[in-house]
Amino acid sequence: MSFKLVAKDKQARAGVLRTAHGEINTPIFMPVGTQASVKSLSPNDLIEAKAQIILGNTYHLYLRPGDELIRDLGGLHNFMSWPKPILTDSGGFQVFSLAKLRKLTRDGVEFSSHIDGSKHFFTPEKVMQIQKNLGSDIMMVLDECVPYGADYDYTRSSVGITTYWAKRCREFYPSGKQLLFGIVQGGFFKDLREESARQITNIPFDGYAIGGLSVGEPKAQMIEFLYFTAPLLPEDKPRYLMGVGKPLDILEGIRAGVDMFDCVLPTRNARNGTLYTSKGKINIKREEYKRDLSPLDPECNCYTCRNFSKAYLRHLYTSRELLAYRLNTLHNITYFLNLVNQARASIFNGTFENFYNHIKSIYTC
Ligand code: PRF
Ligand code: ZN
Repeated sequence: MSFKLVAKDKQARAGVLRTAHGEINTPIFMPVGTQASVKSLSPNDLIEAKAQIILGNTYHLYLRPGDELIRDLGGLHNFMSWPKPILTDSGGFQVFSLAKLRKLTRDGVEFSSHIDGSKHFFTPEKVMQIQKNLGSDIMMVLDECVPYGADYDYTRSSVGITTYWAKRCREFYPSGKQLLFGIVQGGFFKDLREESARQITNIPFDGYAIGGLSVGEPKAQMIEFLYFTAPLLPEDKPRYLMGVGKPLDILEGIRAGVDMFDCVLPTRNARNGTLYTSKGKINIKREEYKRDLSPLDPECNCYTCRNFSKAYLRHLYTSRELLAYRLNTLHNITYFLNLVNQARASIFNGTFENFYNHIKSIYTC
């Protein structure tokens, strides 16, 4: 068994997930390192921020520099000198969000590269081979993330394709050192979510993800489908809410019984000066910080908060100094990792609901 639940507080769970590159304490947030790099951070920075696992993207690494090259150079961990676990997304989502001229059939999906327009074809077997070449610890099946607003008939046939692809992925890689997670889709139709969850959980995966949420729907609908879908997944396997989210969304996910999260928000926002603190979100470029010698967040013990003032961070940002990206990203990643660590501690204490309400009072959205 690669996953062990070690504590529960109502639906919220604390667990340990064992992978080929070490154990992960859940709930966990996974910083996004799309192109074999968490933008602006070195692996040392990530370790300093206490990252346990990062995410890479099949779609990007296949297009550039190529998964066979990475395999020949010793695999993704060696290539980027990151010794801890890596999860790779399958490309299912990126093909639909980035690539042009997509053509989807039961066989797979044809697309043109967003880099040079070249044509490619992803099948379930192809994305499994790519992820084998990369050597990630956790691989994801090929799925279709149904766009927001898709009608019932489209979504129903898409669920069928996603299940068919999931079976082909499992058959291509029946077991081995790398873990493989299935993905539940079903858009915003409860019977289709239920059907997708039933079909996907019938296939023996090492974990199960909730896909197709946070794709442009109103927040209330996201929350409704999150709480509807999470209990449909097996209790004894890790659950992953893909591409979510804001601090409060992550806590909603943990409250619904989800164990793993990833999102570009802390890294992307760091680069546009939006920083998360124990008092809420701030924008570092504001005039009011010009002479502010206090740290960004007195409750944060990251390298940035231990050593620099808001006045200095504002200066770096407004003068477009490259160090701004690194210091801001280091802080935001530390904030998200502290958030899930505090959630984990509160699950052990039986005080998760208090912690959830506390974060809710700071982050209204
Ligand atoms: N599928 C995959 N990756 C994803 C998603 C999905 O539905 C989402 C949706 N929020 C983010 N990343 N494969
Ligand atoms: Zn900090």
